[in-house]
Amino acid sequence: MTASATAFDLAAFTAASDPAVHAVDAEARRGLTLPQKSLAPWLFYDEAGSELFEQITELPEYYLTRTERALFTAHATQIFAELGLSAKNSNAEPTASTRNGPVARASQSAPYEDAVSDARSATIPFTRPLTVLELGAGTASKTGILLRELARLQHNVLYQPVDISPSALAAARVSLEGAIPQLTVRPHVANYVTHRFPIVRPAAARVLALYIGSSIGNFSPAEARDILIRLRAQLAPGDALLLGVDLAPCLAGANPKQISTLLDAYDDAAGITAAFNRNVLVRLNRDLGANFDPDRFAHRALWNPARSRMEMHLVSLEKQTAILPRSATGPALPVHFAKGESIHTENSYKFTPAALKALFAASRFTPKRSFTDLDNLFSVTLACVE
Ligand code: AVI
Repeated sequence: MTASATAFDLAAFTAASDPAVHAVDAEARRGLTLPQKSLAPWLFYDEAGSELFEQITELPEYYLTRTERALFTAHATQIFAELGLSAKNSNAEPTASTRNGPVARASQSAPYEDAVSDARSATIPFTRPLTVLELGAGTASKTGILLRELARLQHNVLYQPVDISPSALAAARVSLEGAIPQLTVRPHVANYVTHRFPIVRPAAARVLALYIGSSIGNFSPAEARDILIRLRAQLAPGDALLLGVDLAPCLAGANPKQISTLLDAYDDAAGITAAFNRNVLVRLNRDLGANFDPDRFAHRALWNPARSRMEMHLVSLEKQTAILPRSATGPALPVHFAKGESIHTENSYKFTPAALKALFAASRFTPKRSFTDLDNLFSVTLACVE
């Protein structure tokens, strides 16, 4: 038996016995046989890809994470005040060090008045305590800002992160419970897109659901709407949603967001995003025994104005063929590439005020207050369930 035949047989055996590898195989066969080849973005997040994404969040060009973090830092007090929780109606002990004043580059922004103005009069009941649910929490690195503030206002806080990665949830639990004594973390390992997840509701508690980090942007408008509709079906009047979205570039206004800002964020000078993109091919080689040469594909990030999204592609630098080995799903599959042909690996939708308003309306959330930085890069909206 040749070395390559051994590798193929082993991959076929592994795919048949491991549901996770089976899912990778099925997605590769689906996406790579389409006229526009594609691979679903969840394939990015193996161990190496998750580590690369953490690095992306620290890049100077990737403004999303630090801008949302600054919005939380500046407005955590106000967010909970909107929910009826403030130091004056709380009997928890205030701690001076956790109170944050507004930062210079974070404020409520005029364009988003539209999305929230209809709901100015909406009220959320004042006295019931909050439990915090988070979809796609990962390591919850920014969530601590909100939880720390809530722990000042309530004696005990129950935090329920939902994520597909058990290791990320374990890390979140250790770091958050270590840092916030009044906090109990109750993680739930689940794919929130495909599966229902339980929400624990301590007596009389309201739920604040966090869906932050622009995670919703990686889904099509129809998928995004369905995710929020399913979430809304699990919530009750008095509950709320905090949604973090990346904003579309704008052509007018005092401080318009530029397309070049987006292009730089998805094609950084250090090449970390390129490595993140190519890692999907490394994963197909490892999980399936495929033989892609990642160096023969270029990373390309482009702005698609018609769809209001950033796209990432892997562009074949030459005419070439890669092989997906025989598996439980099917026979060996040669994947031919013309020079310049691409695999579409990710969409990252960017929101206009109108799109955000439509999304909330379609999923029956009432936007109450939006917070946007002065550069109009990113927006966090508190919406309530009536
Ligand atoms: C996880 N998600 C919100 C990121 C984004 O910006 O769409 C993934 C990412 N892709 C390239 N850089 C970061």
